[in-house]
Amino acid sequence: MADKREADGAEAESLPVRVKIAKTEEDGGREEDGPEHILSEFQTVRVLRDSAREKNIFIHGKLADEEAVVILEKTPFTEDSLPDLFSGSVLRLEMKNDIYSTYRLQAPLLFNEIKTTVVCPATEKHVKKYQRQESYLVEETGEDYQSITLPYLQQHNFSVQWVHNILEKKAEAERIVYEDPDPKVGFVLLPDFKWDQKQLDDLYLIAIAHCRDIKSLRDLESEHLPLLKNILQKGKEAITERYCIPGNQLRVYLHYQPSYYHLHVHFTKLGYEAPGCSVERAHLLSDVIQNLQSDSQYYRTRALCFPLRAEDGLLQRFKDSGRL
Ligand code: DD3
Repeated sequence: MADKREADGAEAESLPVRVKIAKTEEDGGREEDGPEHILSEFQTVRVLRDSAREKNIFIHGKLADEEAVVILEKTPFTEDSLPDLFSGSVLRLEMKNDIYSTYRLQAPLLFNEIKTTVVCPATEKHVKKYQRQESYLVEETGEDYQSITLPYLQQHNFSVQWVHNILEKKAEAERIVYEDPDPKVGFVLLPDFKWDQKQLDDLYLIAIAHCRDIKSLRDLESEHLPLLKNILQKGKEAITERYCIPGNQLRVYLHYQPSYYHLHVHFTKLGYEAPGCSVERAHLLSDVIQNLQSDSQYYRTRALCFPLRAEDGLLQRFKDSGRL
């Protein structure tokens, strides 16, 4: 990764914009296309959430008559960009007082990039997902899962098309960091969307199992131990090899409930408080492995706690069943 960043940085950041565009059109324009203007016609419906501290904003709007969610986020500084930033910027004085002065710094064009995620067409669920809302803790027994959660998932049949695209190399193929192609214990490891890969502090990768019949933690049994152990061991090794981060600086875990029902494992850097890494949602993979070693039916039978947001349809199901 350090190598990759150096290569990208040396090339892309010092080249004039025009050259960069010409270069990316050459390689088929797949992942990094030439300039697009799709947001020039974006019509804001409503700001769903914003955070001055996180420097992001989640917007519900319309793109050519389709519902869309756009996420804008300012990205962290990186040390290697400082020389270009200092040499190429213009300072405008805001105020000066004694030894203190503040400025507005106008950086070279390439430093003004904003990480942008577009979901289009977005479903009602996407819009709700990013609304600021209260969460409530639910305790789901094994029976609750069978009678409430599983029927809810089956009715809504949430799409994991994007996951299949990754496994079939129809999308993000060049982002894959490691793959074990085995159909039973294999997986694909790649950077999560949330990580812009410009700095290691907020490292975030996901391992997606090749096997398609495990929806979540609830489906895991001891027969899946070879798969889980393989993901833990080879996933850590691949990240150490690529990013020089030792295995004991990685937080390796599953979400319950997950945001998509195809088995996947999160790898984040220990010091980084990644969204969803706290106790009410994260299950350390090494704990999961040990629990399954003690009891093959552990995750089928235990009550599992997790937070649901006020607008989540599943929360209403728990209420309707008198479980809240
Ligand atoms: C998602 C959870 C899902 C909005 C957003 C993200 N990593 C992904 C598609 C491709 C990806 C991810 C759903 C969706 Cl912003 C709605 O995440 C993805 N590719 N987390 C990667 N690499």
